[in-house]
Amino acid sequence: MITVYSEDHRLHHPPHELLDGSLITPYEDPQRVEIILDAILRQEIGPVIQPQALLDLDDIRRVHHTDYLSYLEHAYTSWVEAGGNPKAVLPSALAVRWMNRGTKNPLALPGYYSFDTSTPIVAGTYQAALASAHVALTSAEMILQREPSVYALCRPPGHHAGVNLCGGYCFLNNAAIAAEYLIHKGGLSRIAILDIDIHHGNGTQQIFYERSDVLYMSIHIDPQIEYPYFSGFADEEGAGEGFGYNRNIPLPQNADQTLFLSALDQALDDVRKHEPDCVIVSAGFDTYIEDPIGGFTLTPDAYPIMGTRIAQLQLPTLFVQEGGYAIQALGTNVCGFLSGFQNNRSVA
Ligand code: SP5
Ligand code: ZN
Repeated sequence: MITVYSEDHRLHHPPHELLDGSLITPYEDPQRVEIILDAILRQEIGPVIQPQALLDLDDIRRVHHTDYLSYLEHAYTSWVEAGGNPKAVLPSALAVRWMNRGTKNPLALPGYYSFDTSTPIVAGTYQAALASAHVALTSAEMILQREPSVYALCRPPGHHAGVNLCGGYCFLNNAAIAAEYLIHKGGLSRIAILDIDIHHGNGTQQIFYERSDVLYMSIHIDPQIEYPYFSGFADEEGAGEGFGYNRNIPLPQNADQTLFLSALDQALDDVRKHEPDCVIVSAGFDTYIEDPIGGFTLTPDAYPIMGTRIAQLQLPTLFVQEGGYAIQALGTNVCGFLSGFQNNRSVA
C-alpha cells in the first residue's frame, strides 16, 4: 500500500497545551508520524511518496470557510503583534452560546475559531495544516487513479475540525476534504467515513450532518465521560436529507477488543448498506490500552483484526491518520492494522 507523507508537518510544533487546567507538553507531538513512517519503511508496507502537484485551495474551501482559512493563516502574526504570548496562540475567552458576536481583535479571534484550549497555533501551523490536507488530497487522487487503497499519513489530524472551528489538535478536516474531492473531482456518488479514533469526530459529523451522500459512522468513547463531551451521542442521527446518515456508537470507558470489534461489525454492516464507491477510514490509534489520553483497553493484536474486517468490504479504501499518542507503540499498531488489511484483500 502506498503511504503519502509530508515532512512539513514539523512546522507545527507548539510548546504546550492547556488540558484540564494544566499547561502541559502537547500529546500531539511531531515524533508521532516520524515513528509511524519509520515502521512503514522498516516493515515494507509499500512505497512512501510526497504530496503531488500543486495544492488548490478550492479543494479546501469546499469544506472550510474562507474567513476561517484566513484566520489560520494570519492568527500567529496578528496575535504576536497584538501582544499575545509568542510561544503560541491559545484562546482565553470562547465564543459560546449567545456570546458569539464577531470580532477583529487578534487576541479574541482564537476564541471565535476554537472550541478548546488544546489546539495552539504557532508560526508554521497553517503551512503544516495545509500540507496535511495536501497529503489527504494526493491520496484521494490516487484512489481516483484506481489505487485500491492508500494511507494518508496526516499530521496535524483532522476529524475534530469543523467548517470554521479548530480543536482537538485539528485545524483542517483532512478526511472531509478528501471526501469532497472524491465527489467533486472524481464524480463519486456515495462515500462512507468510518471513524475509529477513540474520540468522536465532531467536525466530520458537523460537515456532513445534513447530507445523505456521505455516511458518517463513528465508534468512540462515551462523550459523557470523555472529550469532546458535547457531541457524539447515539441520538445524533443526521438532519433533513441527512437524517439516518450519521451514526454514533459510543462505548463505555475501558471498552475492550470484544466490545470494539462488535461495534465495528455493526458499523461495517451500515457501511455496506450505504453501498459507497469509497470508504474513508479516520484511523486513530488512541484506542490502545497504553494511550495516555485514551480510555479503551485494546491490545496490539486488535489492530490487524480491525484491518482484516475493513478489508472484507473489498472497496477502495483511503486511510487518514487521526489520533494515537502512545508514541512508542504507534508504529506497531499502525503497521499491524495496515498489514491486516493488505493480507486480506483480493486487490492489494
Ligand atoms: C485527534 C485527536 O485524537 N484529538 C484528541 C484531542 C483530545 N484532547 C482532550 C483529551 C482529554 C483527555 N482526558 C483525559 C482524562 C483523564 N483520563
Ligand atoms: Zn482521538
